[in-house]
Amino acid sequence: MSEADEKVICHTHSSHCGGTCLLKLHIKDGILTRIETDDGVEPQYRACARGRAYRQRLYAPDRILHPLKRVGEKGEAEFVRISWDEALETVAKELKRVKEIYGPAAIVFRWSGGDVGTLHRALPHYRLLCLAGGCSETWGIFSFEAGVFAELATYGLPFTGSTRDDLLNSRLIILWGCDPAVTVHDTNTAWYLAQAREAGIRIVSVDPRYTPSAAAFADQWIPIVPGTDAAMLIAMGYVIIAENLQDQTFIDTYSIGFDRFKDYVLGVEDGLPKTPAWAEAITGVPAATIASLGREYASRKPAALIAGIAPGRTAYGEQYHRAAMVLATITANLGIHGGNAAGTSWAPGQALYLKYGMGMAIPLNPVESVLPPHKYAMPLDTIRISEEEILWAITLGMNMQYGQMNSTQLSDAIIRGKAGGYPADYKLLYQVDTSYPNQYLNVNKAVRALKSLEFHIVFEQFMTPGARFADVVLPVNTCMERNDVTTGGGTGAYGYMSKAVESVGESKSHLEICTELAARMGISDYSDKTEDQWLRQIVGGSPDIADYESFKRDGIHKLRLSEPYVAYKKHIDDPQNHSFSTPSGKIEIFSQRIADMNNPDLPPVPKYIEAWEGRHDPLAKKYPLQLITTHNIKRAHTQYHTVPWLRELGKHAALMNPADAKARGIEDGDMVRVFNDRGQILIAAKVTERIMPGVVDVPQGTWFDPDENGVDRGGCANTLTRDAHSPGGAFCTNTALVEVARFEPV
Ligand SMILES: Nc1nc2c(c(=O)[nH]1)N[C@H]1C(S)=C(S)[C@@H](COP(=O)(O)OP(=O)(O)OC[C@H]3O[C@@H](n4cnc5c(=O)[nH]c(N)nc54)[C@H](O)[C@@H]3O)O[C@H]1N2
Ligand SMILES: Nc1nc2c(c(=O)[nH]1)N[C@H]1C(S)=C(S)[C@@H](COP(=O)(O)OP(=O)(O)OC[C@H]3O[C@@H](n4cnc5c(=O)[nH]c(N)nc54)[C@H](O)[C@@H]3O)O[C@H]1N2
Ligand SMILES: [Mo]
Repeated sequence: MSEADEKVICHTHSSHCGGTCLLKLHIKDGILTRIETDDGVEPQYRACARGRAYRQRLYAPDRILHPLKRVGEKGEAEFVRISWDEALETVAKELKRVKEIYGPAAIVFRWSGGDVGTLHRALPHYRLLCLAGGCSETWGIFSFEAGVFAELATYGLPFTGSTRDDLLNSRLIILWGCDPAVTVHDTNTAWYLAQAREAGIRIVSVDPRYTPSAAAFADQWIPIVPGTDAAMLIAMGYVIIAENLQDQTFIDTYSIGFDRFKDYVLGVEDGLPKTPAWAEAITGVPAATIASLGREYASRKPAALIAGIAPGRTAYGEQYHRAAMVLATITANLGIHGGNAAGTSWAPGQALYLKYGMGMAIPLNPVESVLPPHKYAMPLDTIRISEEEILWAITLGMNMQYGQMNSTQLSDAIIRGKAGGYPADYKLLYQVDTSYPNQYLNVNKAVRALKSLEFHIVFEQFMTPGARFADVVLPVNTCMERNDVTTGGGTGAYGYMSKAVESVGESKSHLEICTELAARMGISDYSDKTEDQWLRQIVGGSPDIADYESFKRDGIHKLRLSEPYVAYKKHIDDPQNHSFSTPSGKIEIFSQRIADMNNPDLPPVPKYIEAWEGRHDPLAKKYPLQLITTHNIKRAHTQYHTVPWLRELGKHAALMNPADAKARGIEDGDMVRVFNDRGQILIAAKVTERIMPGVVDVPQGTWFDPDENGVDRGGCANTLTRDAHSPGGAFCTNTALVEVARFEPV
């Protein structure tokens, strides 16, 4: 074959990880043979190992190739192949049956990231279900709901990210619970950190683990007890206020409520000054370290506090996020180059979402009439929100996050329904792009919920732990077998996710499946456009992309901004014309809206509240170790778990400190049981100084695989987590107590 027979297709990849990475797909005879990445103009959007290994995902032997119908017990994964005809007919019939008998609220729609595209994601399903009479949903973004709560309270809107190139304007960067060398937060975050390091910019990491990012970029590692971050930030605030290091002019000009915060911090309110010594006892961080970081943050300016989202996925996570934003405010480190608003740090240039046009219109969910729309812990009705901002929220799918159960409550709601205080009895689960039960807290409870359902539809590419429970599995194709567009986590680039090969087996795209389902359900006005026409409409809404064809051919469109985008810069530069979207129009250190909630667990100024299942919980006597469950370099959550090349990157292992290991007679590499009252996993121990004593890390996303005794041999982190949310709605992946013991095979 001549080289001319080989085509190279440019495809931007965004695999529920925050990246927008250029892949050059080499295609010979309709087969993907090789993947290269960006070697073009700077900044290059280079792919990580997952993107480069995609060939093994596309052609994986465990791809689901045909529609399947369950014949065994739920969870056993015994299926027979059925035709698309039968599959679609069954699904349409069941949706109709459940709606007619129980009402549309009995149908629960659960969806998540999948590929962070615009067309082939939850949207076509949601449109279908709404047109068919509606469905129930959950609220609470997995990743950073506590952060959203804090942003809405403090700044009024959840648009707090600056582009990462602005890090090079900082004099101090604090990575607070943030490891972008591993957990991708925009393709190039780690690259800008590397440049910052080379430029001599001081970088500090505050994290229970000595992360790869800390090792590569940081000058200082400050280990901290998980879930106590608010205490350290508040004590930094104490030092700043006690030493009069705050920027009073900034505070007076742009914010309200500083005095209320000051009263709490200095102990005027409760007789307890929140000194570094107070925080040392809680956080395990030496008082002198807290004090010097506080001084530094207030004086080595501009300083970027990159407030990671993992510390927010804890029992009172919103207090940490609120405290971080308040520190940025009192030190005047926001709205300026080199600073940072210290909001939810994952999606950096969220404002860039605004520049996309709309995809499919979402009709009103008829079930919404019985549920409050836009359910957040923070009421949205007092927020002034522009059309542009609504567009962003819709693009991200935030408007779909309503419903009266928090996503942590899905299993409980299915099990208990109306008797448990939920608005409906849930009978049918319509599951798209999400790995329920694996990624949901307390998997063993989720399994009980799955067993209690009347009908369960799963749209999947692989026989995942959730698909094993399905009544019908519909095979979905991958991003390389269909066209879509993306902005990833809101980075500085638009991506065209080009189709490179025909669909493997009988798999189909989300849009194709939904269009066929709509026809069977008698919905005639479902879609009047082809995939290509939809994408042209979406891209046509962007003022940045002049030519659809060249965008499609190049696969990526890198925005050329005249300077780094900085959240709230216009508010700070020109406050007369740009007020904050809060009720007062200012940054709210004290929030009257929170005060009005009258919830002692949601104080109107940020406070430290001790976590349940923290070190002082009585349960710590039985389960003395704190569990954190980090995101992993080999996977995007559960995705890529079965890809051999990625497995070679390292073994699934629980990180524990040598002191904790020694006390339990555990050596590096031993098989151990990690357990609590919710469940038990079997996993190798990685004994290392890179995690602080008292903390165990089980990387999240491996596949739940219970043996006959209920021991999870897949080492799934959620076998151990508690299905509780913070008062602000956070998905608490980093608040759980466990014990670890050597595994003694009998
Ligand atoms: N490779 C890869 N990248 C990903 C993903 C993936 O699955 N794989 N997932 C993507 C998605 S959807 C998301 S939401 C983001 C998640 O991004 P993050 O939430 O930032 O990722 P994590 O790895 O959970 O946590 C980051 C760091 O926080 C630390 N940490 C945990 N608990 C605490 C705490 O209580 N206090 C402090 N100070 N630190 C703590 C951990 O040790 C870890 O080093 O990542 C995205 N990027
Ligand atoms: N313990 C613990 N639990 C966590 C977390 C944690 O840190 N610790 N993190 C939480 C967070 S932040 C998140 S975002 C969630 C993630 O949770 P999920 O989004 O539920 O996790 P994924 O593994 O990405 O699941 C996506 C599933 O959709 C399937 N799929 C179906 N169609 C498609 C498609 O078209 N494209 C793609 N790519 N996949 C498709 C994939 O095969 C996969 O099984 O997990 C949450 N759970
Ligand atoms: Mo996430």
